[in-house]
Amino acid sequence: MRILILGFEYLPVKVGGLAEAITSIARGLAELGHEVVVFTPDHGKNLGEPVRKFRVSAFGKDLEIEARKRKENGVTVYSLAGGLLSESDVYGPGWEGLLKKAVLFGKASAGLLNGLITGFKPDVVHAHDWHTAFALGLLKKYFGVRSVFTIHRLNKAKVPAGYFHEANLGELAPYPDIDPEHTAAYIADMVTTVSRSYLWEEWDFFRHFEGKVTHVFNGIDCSFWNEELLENADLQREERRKRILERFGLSDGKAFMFIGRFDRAQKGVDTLLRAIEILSSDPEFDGMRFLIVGKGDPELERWAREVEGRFPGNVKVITELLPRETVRELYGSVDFTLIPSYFEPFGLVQLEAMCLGAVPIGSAVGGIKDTVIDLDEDPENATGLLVPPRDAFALAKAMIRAKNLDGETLAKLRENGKRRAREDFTWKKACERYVRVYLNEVDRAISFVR
Ligand code: NHF
Repeated sequence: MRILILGFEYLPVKVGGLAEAITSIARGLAELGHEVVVFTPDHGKNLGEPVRKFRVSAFGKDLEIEARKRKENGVTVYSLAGGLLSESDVYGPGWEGLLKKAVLFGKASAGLLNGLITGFKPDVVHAHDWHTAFALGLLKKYFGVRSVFTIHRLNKAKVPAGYFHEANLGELAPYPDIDPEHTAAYIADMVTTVSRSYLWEEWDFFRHFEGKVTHVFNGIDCSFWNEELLENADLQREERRKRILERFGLSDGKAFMFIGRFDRAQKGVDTLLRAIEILSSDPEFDGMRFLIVGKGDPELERWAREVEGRFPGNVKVITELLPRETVRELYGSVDFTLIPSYFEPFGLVQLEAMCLGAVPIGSAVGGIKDTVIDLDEDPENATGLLVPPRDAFALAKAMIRAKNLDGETLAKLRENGKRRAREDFTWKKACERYVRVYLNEVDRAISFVR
């Protein structure tokens, strides 16, 4: 098939998990033998060679768009530059700037496909997240291509109708404030999201598309998240842990790691900080070490620093951006990875951790719930521990339980986790299911039963 992928993030441009997901899907589809082309904003990166120039008019101005092309891992990537498309803030500047960028991306995508169409007429357009809603609308309108819209994370924001008029999509904006996710899902032939549980959790939204909505799990690239590639692959895990803790100024102990954005909406670092405060009065606390990696909300950073300051022997906060290789060393050395998210459409952290034997302790939500098998639920096949979200006491309790797990159980959790990540959540599987979605051959009508 000829597949055109639209997305705001494509590696090396990365803000969150979206980049990994879109890039892996494109590469995976190419590996399956499909012709894959990606349109993405250039975001000021100047990637690839300039191949085309054309003009679009938007917001009262006539603007030159430059399409740059590169081929990597079997995928042809066009990055669109010019005006706000060259703005380095991927999701900005500001909300208005982002909306304008999204409209411009739509117009530029239509312009580019118009130029390419004689050589590349896509069988399907696969658009990712709401920023591509205008592009999807225009490609559908002008080229009548079959389309799939994937939601990686619902944004639930409204867009003033004027932006749709500006994009020449006034027919999609009969009301003052338009939900672009709803609109894109409405016009798409199929709608997908990235885990089964997220689909249920957000059924209030997805039910409007019953009959054409389904889930396609993301995957994990275990060739990179691989123990054999660790710096100290030949050492015992305990020895690696000792060394990594030492590197961060801590003595040895059971090591728990959080890695992620410090925000108040999703990742739950606040739940973790509270859990540490709760644990601090427990005798078990002495033997526990916490590596908290990430940054974001300054208030949360301050709180994390304050917790670190109060318990310098137990807590290390790392706000610098760590190279992927260092993150791999961390996963390969700590005992447990914490994923206390409030919600998680899929979540890559728990799977990266599982690939490297850092047993996940996560919230029982979305993709975490679908990928981590809880010790109490299925002791034979378990890969980690699940706790209710936003419950610092439950998290603290689970950490104490994890700390005291016997060696045999721990080894089993690790082995099960590695196997599950490697075998059940491959990008190949994800891409094979996407192809069935493209061909309209997937289970479309999801009955609302578990
Ligand atoms: O893994 C890629 C990612 C998900 O849960 C993650 C999220 C955004 O919030 O699908 O998209």
